[in-house]
Amino acid sequence: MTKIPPSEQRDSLYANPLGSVADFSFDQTVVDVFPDMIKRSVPGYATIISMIGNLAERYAKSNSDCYDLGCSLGAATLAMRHRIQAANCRIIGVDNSAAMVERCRQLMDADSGEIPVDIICADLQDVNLNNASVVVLNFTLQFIPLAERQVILQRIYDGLNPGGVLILSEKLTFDDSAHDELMIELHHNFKRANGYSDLEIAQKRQAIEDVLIPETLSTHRERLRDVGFSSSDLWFQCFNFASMIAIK
Ligand code: GEK
Repeated sequence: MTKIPPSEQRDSLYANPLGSVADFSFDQTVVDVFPDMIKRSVPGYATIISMIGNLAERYAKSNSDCYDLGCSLGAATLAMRHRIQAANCRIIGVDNSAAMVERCRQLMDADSGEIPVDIICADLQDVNLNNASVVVLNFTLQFIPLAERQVILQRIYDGLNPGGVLILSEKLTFDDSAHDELMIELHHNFKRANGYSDLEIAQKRQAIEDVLIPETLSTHRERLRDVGFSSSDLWFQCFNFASMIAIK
């Protein structure tokens, strides 16, 4: 039997009925299926990753650092690593899941890109950014407690050089409850079309409910303005998944 390499396995974590569904956490079982899970769960994920490379190529400046905060297995890090042309850049990936960081380091070592990459195991709240031209928060802020989001964004703003960019991707919620329900339904249809059963969708929803707290686009834009970003806007949206850029 062919052994499936780690991180290429199919996500079936919620396929069987669970007596009680525990809160979702980024442990080894999630790491092993993560690429499949995120591709089948987040509409537009592959496009967003590819365009992060495009944006990094545009905004990365020579002798500066690029950050991938909540880097998981480093998909955005690799997209940047293979697109940035500016000289003497470094990419710093940060994640607080030890299992993610261990596997991410292996993937970075196996990759042939020449830009130096440091993968750090740390909580975003403890990370000090400096001399940054590009900062990526690709579906990470949604896992940070609401009360801590502003402080983290302020630190990102302060650590960016003028003209630097923050790429912020998030699951959204909507003020209009009918529209919100429609987006959730369309997202669930997307998951069903990608092979998830109703049971998997329901159990995952329960596991993630208290862990992933989505906000509205206007809440995100107000917070970005409050911490100092002179401009922010949407560059991608598919149903309740969106990505913004904010320029310092
Ligand atoms: C990608 N960006 O593939 N500090 C550091 N990391 C954290 C924290 C925290 N406080 N909270 C959560 N994480 C990736 C996808 S996944 C999104 C990002 C998803 C980390 C967590 O361990 C996980 O690896 C990541 O944020 C969120 O482009 O699974 O929906």
